[in-house]
Amino acid sequence: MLTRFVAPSLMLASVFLSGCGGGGDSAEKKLKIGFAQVGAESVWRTANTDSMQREAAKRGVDFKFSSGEGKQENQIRAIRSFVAQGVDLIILSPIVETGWDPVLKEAKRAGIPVLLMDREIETSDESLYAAFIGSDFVEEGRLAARWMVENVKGDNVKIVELEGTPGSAPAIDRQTGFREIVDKHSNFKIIESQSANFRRSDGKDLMESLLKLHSEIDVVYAHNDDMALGAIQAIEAAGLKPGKDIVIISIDAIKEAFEAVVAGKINCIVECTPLFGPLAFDMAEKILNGEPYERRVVMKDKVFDQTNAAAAIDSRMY
Ligand code: GYE
Repeated sequence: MLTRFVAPSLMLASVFLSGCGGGGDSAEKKLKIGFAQVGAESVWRTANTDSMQREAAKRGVDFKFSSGEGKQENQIRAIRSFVAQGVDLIILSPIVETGWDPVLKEAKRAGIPVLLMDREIETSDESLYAAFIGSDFVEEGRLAARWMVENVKGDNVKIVELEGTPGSAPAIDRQTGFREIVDKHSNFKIIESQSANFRRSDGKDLMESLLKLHSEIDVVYAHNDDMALGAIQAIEAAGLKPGKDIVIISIDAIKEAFEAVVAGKINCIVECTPLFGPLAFDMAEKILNGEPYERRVVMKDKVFDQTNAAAAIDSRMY
């Protein structure tokens, strides 16, 4: 569906006239964009930050970057500071799904459109953001589970699930999609489901304790590659072979995970692109210029395993 962002009329005037102040050359006015990022918890995240910073520099955007360090209150503070600085637009990658309405209302009152990137929010007022770009995390969970039910045989397959950040859209949705398929196959059972916060070291620690707790684990389903790579370290330290003794399935498809697939240590990775820079700034410009744009842009994610990973590895960009 095509849509247009309509700012309150006074504010709209201020957005387009503010360039006449300093140098007097309004055509050359730099766009001022604030980006409230989640943090730096994973390789996916740093690739995303990098993609945004590169594109901002390429376009000469006055780019204000803030890392939330994994805390929603830091992101809320960053949004308030972007509003105070009078940015033209705010890009938000929300750590968790809920609790955004009050601060997004402040941005709306100031006439500053918000572009959600990567993760969606739960809100009763869809007008609090202009657009969303990202992946369908429920579908990613389904893709992971479909690969598993097609490729893993057994009467009583025991799965441990390493979840992402509690309350985050990808943790919630990747669980939902995965369970939707698992629930239809009685020979698959999720015996543990715990968060390792999308972090490699947490993935290693959690897997270490799960291996002590359970004498039999057939599958690790990790909500991201970093946690899977951490789990692999724990599995190897326990004298087991990841990819053989325990099937490993994860999401993101970072280059290191491709290498692990080629080495036979990860069995399946579901792609989730972090490379939003060009698209995000294209959308931002359209929103600010009052041009029509798609309100919800969803990426198409692919599945890689031993059959296709080697052929694709050299072209991977993150
Ligand atoms: O999968 C994970 C990161 O929101 C899609 O966040 C993103 C997730 C990604 O920390 O690695």
